[in-house]
Amino acid sequence: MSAALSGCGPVSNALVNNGAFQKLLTAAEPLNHALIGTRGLAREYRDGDVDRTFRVNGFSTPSNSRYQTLAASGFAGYRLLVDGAVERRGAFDLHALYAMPQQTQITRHDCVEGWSAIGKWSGVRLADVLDAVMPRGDARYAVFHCMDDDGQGHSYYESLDLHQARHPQALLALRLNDAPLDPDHGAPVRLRVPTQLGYKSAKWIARVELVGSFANIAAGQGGYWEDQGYEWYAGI
Ligand SMILES: Nc1nc2c(c(=O)[nH]1)N[C@H]1C(S)=C(S)[C@@H](COP(=O)(O)O)O[C@H]1N2
Ligand SMILES: [Mo]
Repeated sequence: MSAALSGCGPVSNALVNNGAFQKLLTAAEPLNHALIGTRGLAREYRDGDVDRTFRVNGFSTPSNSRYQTLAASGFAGYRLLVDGAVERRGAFDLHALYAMPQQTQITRHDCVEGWSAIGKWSGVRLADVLDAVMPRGDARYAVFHCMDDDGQGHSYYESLDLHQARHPQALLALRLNDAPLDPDHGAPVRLRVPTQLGYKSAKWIARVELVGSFANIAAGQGGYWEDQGYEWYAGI
């Protein structure tokens, strides 16, 4: 089985191509915007609700030498680059990220394939990182560039508009269930957006690029799966 057919692959494509499901998404979209918007909070759970094993899904943990070298050093050489339409581009190592205020959330991850898992996530609010780099007036989206790919030359990426990115629960997660994020769950830094479907929660983030438009990135739909036909707005 090729990488492109694993994880959020064939099942979800079947859903995306399913007319009734499409109609449901289209019908639910304005409703979600109205009821939840970008300010509503995802439910937070208690310690006892946390699933002991959090399923691993999506593309394989990057096997390229860049990622493997970083992992071998405990990500000592890792820098989260934050650039593009910003006043002060940033390069945050893990010490810098851990030195910022840490938020913990116990929230449920909902994959479009139909499974969910509750995890305890800790890390830095994306809003705090944005404040540090000061987005310019022309910045509208944060694009998350990841270190994995589908084996056919297409890297995983995702995007949020800056309202979604400043949502109080939008987290750059460094830890899962009281331990440093493991490689399979997106080490060293992944996104957690509990108000949106799982494919928005990009793993293995190398760079956050602030842009006015994502039309010129990859196939122009704002994310790897969006380029295959998924909805860009994945609110739940
Ligand atoms: N970089 C990257 N991020 C990704 C994916 C991926 O394939 N690559 N898959 C997405 C999907 S569809 C899901 S459901 C979750 C799975 O996260 P988990 O492995 O921690 O369960 O990661 C999301 N983020
Ligand atoms: Mo998913």
